[in-house]
Amino acid sequence: MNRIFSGVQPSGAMQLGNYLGAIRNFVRLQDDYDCIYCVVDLHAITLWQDPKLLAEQTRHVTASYLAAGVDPKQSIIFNQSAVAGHAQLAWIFNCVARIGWLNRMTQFKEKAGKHRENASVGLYVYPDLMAADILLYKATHVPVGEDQKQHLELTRDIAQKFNHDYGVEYFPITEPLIFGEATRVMSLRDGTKKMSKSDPSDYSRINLTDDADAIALKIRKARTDPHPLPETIEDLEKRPEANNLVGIYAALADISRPEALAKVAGTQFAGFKQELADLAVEKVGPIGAEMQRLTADPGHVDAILKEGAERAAAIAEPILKDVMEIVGFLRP
Ligand code: AQP
Repeated sequence: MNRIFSGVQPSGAMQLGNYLGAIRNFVRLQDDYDCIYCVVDLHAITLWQDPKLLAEQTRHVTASYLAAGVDPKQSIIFNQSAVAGHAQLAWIFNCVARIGWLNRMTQFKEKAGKHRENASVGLYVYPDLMAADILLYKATHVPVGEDQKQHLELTRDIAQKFNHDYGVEYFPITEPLIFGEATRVMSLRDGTKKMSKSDPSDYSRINLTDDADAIALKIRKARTDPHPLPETIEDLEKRPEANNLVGIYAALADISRPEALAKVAGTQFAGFKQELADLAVEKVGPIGAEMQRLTADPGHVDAILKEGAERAAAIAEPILKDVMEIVGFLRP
């Protein structure tokens, strides 16, 4: 069976984009693939994380996987730092990837901002670690949101260069799985910016643990333009905020964007926002409640992570051993 690897950083509160762009798809792929779902804590510290909060955030992300429907018996759920092979393979990939490749990564440019000289080296080589995460398990497919597409292309380049430089056909050329109507959910405050855990404004996103009032308030306050909703997809695409809300509606209702637009075309935002808020509360509310229940019992979540790490390590070990041999490391 083909293998899937994907992950989410424990870098803040899980938001609707993480759910619609990634973890909802994790759940849908479980029957057709061997799935490994990681909480990528090594990635999270590329931007400083308060050590007092990191463990809690790791459990929070784990709880979101479970609450969304990832089955820990069927799929592997673990945290990245518990399997040392991620960091080991990442070092080898640091020596395979080229500086010119990393210089093209838009996420580094966005996250480092104007103070690039001050960004951590980890943030710069983040895509090499991501390639290691995936290839440590020889994963063939990676479900992600649109924002991670460039990093996956780099993973393919690294696999190809490794295979070429060492004269082997060892690593698979991984395929991204980007699907659904919400592959790039945008900020509720700015339709041109991605919804993100680390956005300083809480009003920019819907957190999975927001209660019904908070969800309704954030949708009501979401930035929009003064015109009624358009009649055609072409006109919708010219209006980023409207397009984002219709996309969220479509994804939550599990219908296509044209179908969603057909329901609301020509109406005013006030009525549409109310309908969207009701739908979001209906779909996100139970996930948030389940997350609260799960995080109230950290022992249960930790036991799932521990067992997952053991299962992940058992897959990674022989692969890492092969790689060490291919590279020529002496293993006395
Ligand atoms: N806005 C989004 N729309 C669709 N998918 C999204 N993802 C993130 N934001 C959106 C997908 O969620 C998965 C996990 O992402 P991550 O935590 O590894 O890093 P990220 O992409 O940088 O997500 P955030 O929420 O923006 O985190 P911070 O603020 O810490 O950087 C990925 O599959 C991603 O595509």
